[in-house]
Amino acid sequence: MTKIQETVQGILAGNRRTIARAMTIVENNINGAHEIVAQIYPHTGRAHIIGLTGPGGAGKSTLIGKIVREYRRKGKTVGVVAVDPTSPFTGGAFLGDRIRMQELSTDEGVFIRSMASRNYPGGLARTTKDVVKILDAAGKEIVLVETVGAGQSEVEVIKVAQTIVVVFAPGLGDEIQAIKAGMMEIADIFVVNKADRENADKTVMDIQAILQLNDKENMWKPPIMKTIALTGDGIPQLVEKMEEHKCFLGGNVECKRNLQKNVAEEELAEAIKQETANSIIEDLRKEGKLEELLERILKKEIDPSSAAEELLRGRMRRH
Ligand SMILES: Nc1nc2c(ncn2[C@@H]2O[C@H](COP(=O)(O)OP(=O)(O)OP(=O)(O)O)[C@@H](O)[C@H]2O)c(=O)[nH]1
Ligand SMILES: [Mg+2]
Repeated sequence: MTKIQETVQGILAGNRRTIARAMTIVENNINGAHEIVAQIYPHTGRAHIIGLTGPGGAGKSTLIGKIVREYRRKGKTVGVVAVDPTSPFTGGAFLGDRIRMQELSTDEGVFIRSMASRNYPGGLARTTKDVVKILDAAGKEIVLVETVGAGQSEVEVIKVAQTIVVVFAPGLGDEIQAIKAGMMEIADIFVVNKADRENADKTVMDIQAILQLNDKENMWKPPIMKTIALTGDGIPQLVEKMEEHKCFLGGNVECKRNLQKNVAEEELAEAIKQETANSIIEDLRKEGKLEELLERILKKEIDPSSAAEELLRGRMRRH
């Protein structure tokens, strides 16, 4: 096997070290870059590529951290590419706090790549595309690409994505600049992050006003989502919209139906949990056994999980 074949095999097998090495080769456009990309090409096209862009400090990296966790919760594998990050991904700033960062970087289902600011011999947009292809071929189901700013080159870079999310935050006032740079036209989803701040609704209305001016007979109407990346508020809804957009792109009615079914199933499961818990606690109270059980837990005679298990077993026997 040649070295290139070995590298390609490693990528397809999802080997982290090989993936990292291949990315370096592609970034520097050194010997073998072209062959690697050519050979993995037949194995690409499965990932949902999502671009996040917007003014510096809007909260893109923090948001990405939360989005990654939401996809992981759904059992999906994720790749992240940060292009020209102004705040380094390896620092504590990314993902809000260090613990979360560590949690993600030791997760085999997540691969994070930061592309340092420098000249890319093959062109920044091209290089980003190839790095994304490596993650796609490696089997990552979701690939998130972050770029900062609103210049023409950022627009080019973010076009590698199938779903483009433009992130704003109240008070940054960079919307106008973004519109000029053509960011508004390419947005599939708008996010007003930092919704914990006052003025968030004003930012939403500003975007709405611009969207109305720009209302082409588009089939997809870009929604405006409010999030608080720090706490994770609004993230499940945002991820739902991203998946909806993917269904829209595929033009698949069944896809959307399944998506709705998944949401309904999660809601049902949540409701069942709530109802069951309430009814069991209520029964215990009526039977006068609640106090006693709580006492035993407080005295550490039994732990809550074992107590719950015991209760459920007892209930099943009765039914
Ligand atoms: N109040 C508030 N602060 C937030 C929220 N999300 C992020 N931040 C803070 O905003 C700052 C910038 O967040 P980042 O995630 O680094 O923003 P970014 O858009 O990736 O920034 P660049 O990569 O430099 O363009 C950090 O101090 C975050 O903690 C939020 O929902 N509410
Ligand atoms: Mg960032």
